[in-house]
Amino acid sequence: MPRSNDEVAALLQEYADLIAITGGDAFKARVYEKAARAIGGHHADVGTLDAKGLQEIPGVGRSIAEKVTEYFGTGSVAAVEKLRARIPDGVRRLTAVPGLGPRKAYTLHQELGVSSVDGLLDAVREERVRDLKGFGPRTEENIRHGVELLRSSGDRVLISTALDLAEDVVARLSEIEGCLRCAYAGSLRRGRETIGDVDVLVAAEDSEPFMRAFTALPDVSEVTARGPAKTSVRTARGLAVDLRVVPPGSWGAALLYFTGSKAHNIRIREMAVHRKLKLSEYGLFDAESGDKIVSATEEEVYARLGLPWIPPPLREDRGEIEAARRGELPDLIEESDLRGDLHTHTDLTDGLAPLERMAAEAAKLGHAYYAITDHAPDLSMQQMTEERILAQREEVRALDGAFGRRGRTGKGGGMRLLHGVELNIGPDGEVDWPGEFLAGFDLCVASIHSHFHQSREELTRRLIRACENPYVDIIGHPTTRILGKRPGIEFDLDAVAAACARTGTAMEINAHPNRLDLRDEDILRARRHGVRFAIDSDSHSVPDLSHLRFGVGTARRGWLTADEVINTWPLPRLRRFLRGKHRG
Ligand code: DGT
Ligand code: CA
Ligand code: CA
Ligand code: ZN
Repeated sequence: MPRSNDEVAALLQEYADLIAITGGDAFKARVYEKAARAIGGHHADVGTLDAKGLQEIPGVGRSIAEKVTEYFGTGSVAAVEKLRARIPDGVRRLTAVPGLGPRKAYTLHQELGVSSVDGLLDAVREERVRDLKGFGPRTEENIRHGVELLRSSGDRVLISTALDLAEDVVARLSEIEGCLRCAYAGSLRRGRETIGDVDVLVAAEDSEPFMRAFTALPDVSEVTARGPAKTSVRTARGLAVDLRVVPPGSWGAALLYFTGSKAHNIRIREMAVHRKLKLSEYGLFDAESGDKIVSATEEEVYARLGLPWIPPPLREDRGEIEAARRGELPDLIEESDLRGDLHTHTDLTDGLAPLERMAAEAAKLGHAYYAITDHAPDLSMQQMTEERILAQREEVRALDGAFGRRGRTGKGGGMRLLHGVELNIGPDGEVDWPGEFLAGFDLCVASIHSHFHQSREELTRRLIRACENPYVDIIGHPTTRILGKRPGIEFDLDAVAAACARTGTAMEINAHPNRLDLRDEDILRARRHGVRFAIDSDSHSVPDLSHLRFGVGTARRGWLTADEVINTWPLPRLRRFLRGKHRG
């Protein structure tokens, strides 16, 4: 758990890899690998142990204990350095390619001079790999595939992917007897848009049953560290999960520590020091006596530091500690505050489900209102026409109020349907249809779908012109970024936010997990201008409807309260906002 344990574990693992790559004793390599895992999962800081203490760790013999002592004494280990000198670090990284073992990595290095994943890909493209002894075209193809896999899983994953896995792990561990608390912490609990690894925490007296169940989960493809305090695994989808089991009296301190962020933790620890306390992943202690102070909940720990409980999405050292001290933490929006969804599609354009199905499913989520906003004609592959969208309006009006809590009891009782459109903001800020036609919609979203590479000035002017259009109510996915695929467009966010506030145009927080656009830090900036926001699913299918939670998570990271989000408002207030701009 302590950092020095991780360092030593990494060093021993590297040594094991280097032994294997250089064709050394396979048994010896395995011994070092086991020791690396044991130390990575050891509960006490190995930096504080003497040779005898080290040898009490399972799998650590005299020779390994000596290397650990050498490391802490001199900062390096001679035996490791000797092998490092023979093998470039990139060669070791080749073994991370699925299907490529240490022997093959060594051959690639010796025969072809390959010393990086990029170099390997070049050799594959030039078909130089297939001619090596023991390789062949089939192996070459497997390596190409392995590199692709490595590239796609080596990165951070979307929050939706991580959450699926984490909820499953938490549910399974919660069922184990002796589980007093179980939760995910880390960046996932803070609601970041992408997740490096999942951190799961359990409070229990005995950790063993949890570690055993954890390593036996069906998703687990590799156990990378195993010990009584911490166990780490990699899942088939490439995402790593850490499990820590802590005593019940440390739950609050541990949850706080492993929720992070690191920057928040550093500030909190400073405050503890001022109060003669010591806060670590092991708990809260009296700095002088070393006595452990029971910290069963996060609330208790914050209270000891003179602070109210701080919601995880705010824990980024972006002013939350100062706000907490002043008693001015925002009353953050919650998913249950949303009353509707204002940007959705049907199979009339690029959605997958018909209007009736989308509305029926949306009503099951408890929405009071729901807007259908299919694409306007300038996105030409969607083949929209005035006739087709007017025909859709008839259908919308006919189904209005037909779904929802009170069932198909006719108008008034059920979810209200709004008929809208998603306009395209053209290169000069113009939109698809003239004002007289737009006046017939209940609301208009307008978004950029092309010409992403204009200059910053052009893009800023383009967005401001769209805001100034009296019929545009919401700027959809304002930066157009797609996580991991397309960077956002560059414009002056302050100028556009000011224009939105001035013209009564909302800025969207697009909740699709691969967009999350606006981002948290954009929201923090934009809200200073007094802008209103809309959290929309931009659904193209039924499962997309539930993505709103990710938009709410991002809004919380942007410090938003419910009142700043127009789709938390009752319908009459929402209609006044929409009318206020142009339909009055
Ligand atoms: P990630 O996994 O990259 O999405 O981000 P996190 O925040 O989940 O980071 P991770 O998994 O490395 O560590 C989980 C938490 O543990 C982190 O948010 C704060 C705490 N933590 C980790 N390393 C340190 C450290 O060196 N100092 C302090 N104060 N806290 C740390
Ligand atoms: Ca993490
Ligand atoms: Ca972690
Ligand atoms: Zn859309």
